[in-house]
Amino acid sequence: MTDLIQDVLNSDEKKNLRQFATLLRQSEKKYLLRNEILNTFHDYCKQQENYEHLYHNSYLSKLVYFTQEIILDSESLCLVIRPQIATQQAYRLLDDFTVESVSIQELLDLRDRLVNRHHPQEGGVLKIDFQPFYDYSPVIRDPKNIGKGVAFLNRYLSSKLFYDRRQWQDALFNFLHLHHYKGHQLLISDRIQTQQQLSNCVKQALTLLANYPADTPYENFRWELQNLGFEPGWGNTADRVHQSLEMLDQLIDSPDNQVLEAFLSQIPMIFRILLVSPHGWFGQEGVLGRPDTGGQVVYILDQVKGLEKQLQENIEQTGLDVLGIQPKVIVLTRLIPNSEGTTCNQRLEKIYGTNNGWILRVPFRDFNPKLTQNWISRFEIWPYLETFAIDAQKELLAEFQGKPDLIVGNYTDGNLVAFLLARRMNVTHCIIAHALEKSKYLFSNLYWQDLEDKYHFSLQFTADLMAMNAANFIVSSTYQEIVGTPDSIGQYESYQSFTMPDLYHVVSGIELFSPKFNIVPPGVNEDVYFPYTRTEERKLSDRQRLEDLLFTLEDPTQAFGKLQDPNKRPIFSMARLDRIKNLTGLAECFGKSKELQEHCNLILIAGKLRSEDSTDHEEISEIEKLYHIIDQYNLHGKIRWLGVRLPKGDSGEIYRVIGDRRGIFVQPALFEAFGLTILESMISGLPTFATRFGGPLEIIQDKVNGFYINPTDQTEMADIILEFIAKCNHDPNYWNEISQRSIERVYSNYTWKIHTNRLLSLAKIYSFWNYTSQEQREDLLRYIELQFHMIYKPRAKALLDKHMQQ
Ligand code: UDP
Ligand code: LCN
Repeated sequence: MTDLIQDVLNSDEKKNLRQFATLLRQSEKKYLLRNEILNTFHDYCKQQENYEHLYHNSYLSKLVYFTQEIILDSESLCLVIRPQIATQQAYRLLDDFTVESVSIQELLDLRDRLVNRHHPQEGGVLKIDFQPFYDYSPVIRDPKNIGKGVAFLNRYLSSKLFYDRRQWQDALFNFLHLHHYKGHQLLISDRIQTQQQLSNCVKQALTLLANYPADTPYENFRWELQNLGFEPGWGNTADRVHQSLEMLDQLIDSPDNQVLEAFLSQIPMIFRILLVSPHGWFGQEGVLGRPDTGGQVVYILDQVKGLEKQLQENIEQTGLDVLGIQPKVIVLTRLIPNSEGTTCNQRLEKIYGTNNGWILRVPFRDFNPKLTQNWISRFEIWPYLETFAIDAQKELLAEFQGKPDLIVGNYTDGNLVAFLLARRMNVTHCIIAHALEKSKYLFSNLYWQDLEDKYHFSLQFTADLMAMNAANFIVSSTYQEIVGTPDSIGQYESYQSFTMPDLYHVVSGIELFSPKFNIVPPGVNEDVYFPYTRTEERKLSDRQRLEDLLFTLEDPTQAFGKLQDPNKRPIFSMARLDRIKNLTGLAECFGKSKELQEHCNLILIAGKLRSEDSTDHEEISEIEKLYHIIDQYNLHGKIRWLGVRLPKGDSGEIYRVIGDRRGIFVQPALFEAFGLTILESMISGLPTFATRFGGPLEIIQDKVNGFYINPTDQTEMADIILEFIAKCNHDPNYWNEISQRSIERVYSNYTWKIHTNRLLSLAKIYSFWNYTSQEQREDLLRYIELQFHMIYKPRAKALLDKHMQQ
């Protein structure tokens, strides 16, 4: 990258750089982010004669394109450059155009200085550096392979099995020996004592199995196999057992990564799974749309069903039903005594559509009952998590009658509790971020002290760092969640290095090239959400009832607004009323566009209608803002706002009713980590317009099966929708084409079957990896525990003290 800076300096573009720097200084801002830099550069280029060249093809334009941040101080300009995904460099450009490279530590100091929080004389701040712990483990080289951790790990492990034969084959042998279920030994018994013996016995078993027809049930040759030292778990027919043992034979002789993956994936080692999701309202009815309660709950409930089904299949295929093994999946959440009409005060609730899937609710300890008896915002939950984990552990051991085989955390709080439980019980640990708060709020780390009262980011970011480093593997929904796009940084990437002024400097927060990252997108519940065209599966009475609710029903407790012309094309959106979801931005865009109002009605399903009914500060302010926009742009007669909590079945039918009327779905979030509503609307067949900031960028292919919108540019947003409507008016089939392609996109890429299959296979491979690399992880886990005790706990205690006074 210095080459690019030198190219600018060695050409006559040097003068342009000087002028551009002068222009930047005039903005009075000391800290400029990419958007502002690009806008200022555009303004500058427009004033130049050689605009076309300078803006599009010059060295300077390339340099500006790669620049993420510019920090100005009195004698220099610091450029933070991202020459490629997941890589950051910083350079200082002095007035005389000398270029110096800036180290991470210097950059963090500089940022602190900018907010007057740099105190070198006081010895600086604590530095958090996880890099040394990753020096032990293999890393991916090419950024495009980030997120394909397991494929990389398999290649790495099979080469180890090949080259460090003795040690690794012993490890594999010992690992196979480990598995048992409620006192039953699985796979290999004590009759086989060494790896060499295993190799011989495998060959004898293969000869034995050759005598049986392929479909012979396991029971018929169970005792003969046991004589050779093989216990249940290899297959339910002669053919399956033969295949498994042949793979093992191949791994012993000439290991191959695909065989290793297939072999480990079908080993029965997971029967009991714990999913952790403490915050919000975790229930099956009447909770969606409440503050903090949205896609994560939908995701987990669907995941439980998928996992149980997959585990059951695995148990049958590996012949373990002879032992009467039944899988169990538990979602651990908090019990909320004042449950506001939900089931969140019930200790145990069976999950619909499962045989043995449960929600287990454990209450927070009392502390101040005025708080702990009620819902607590996810931003305030931190003081209660450690004791919650301790109490939950006892209940889990009883419910599972042993420890789980896999723990999956969800969101920061669930990931932290998952870490505490996995550490205490020594279980494979996976985390799912859903949405990392850090990238949602601009400068959330630099100005954390100003935001602390409301958001407590010091606790949240510390917990994120601990959990993401402690996890054996990380499941992300998209590639961009990890490392962004060529021109925007990823959610995990934003943890690579950052300052929390006066608290700590993160010099290296996470290794993005680690094989622990795996992209496994969620699916959508196909029984609830399906194309509007499948009329035979739809109930006419539901359809009519929901049409009434959406467009005409007059009931001030549920709906606000009476449409002048209910037959106009509906623009539909549904989301929780938090600031980032930006439903108010969509209303404003609609309010500013007379043309949109002429062609369409705006239909919103959003939280509540009355701010008095809410205790969440963002929800309250969004409700007030929405009323204000409706008045300001006089949207009466053009908008319907429903403050309802739909039962599951209705929420599917709602999208289809919009489809019947050739409506569209708009997702205007300022940032959306993934966006399940986008999958729901697309599978229902609605042309979908979604924010270009976050996950939707990967779900939708622009203008092919949906459209990108920029929620910060309301005029452009309205134009994109209007252009679509104009095309539909011109060619009514255009709507159908986009609708059909949306449906296909979801069915071919986003199903729970693909997801759960992948997740279980990852869990098994990482369990093996965890087993073989355990000693190397101990120092990392100790370092994380230190952060928990020295940083997290004192801050959580201080927050608790505040809560005690309320
Ligand atoms: N949802 C709902 N009612 C509402 C708002 C949302 O049923 O009033 C559901 C929606 O159908 C989707 C989920 O909540 O299944 C929201 O998930 P998404 O990933 O879009 O956003 P999140 O709320 O998790 O940020
Ligand atoms: C949380 C979010 O904010 C959404 O973007 C996701 O779709 C949801 O969780 C499920 O992962």
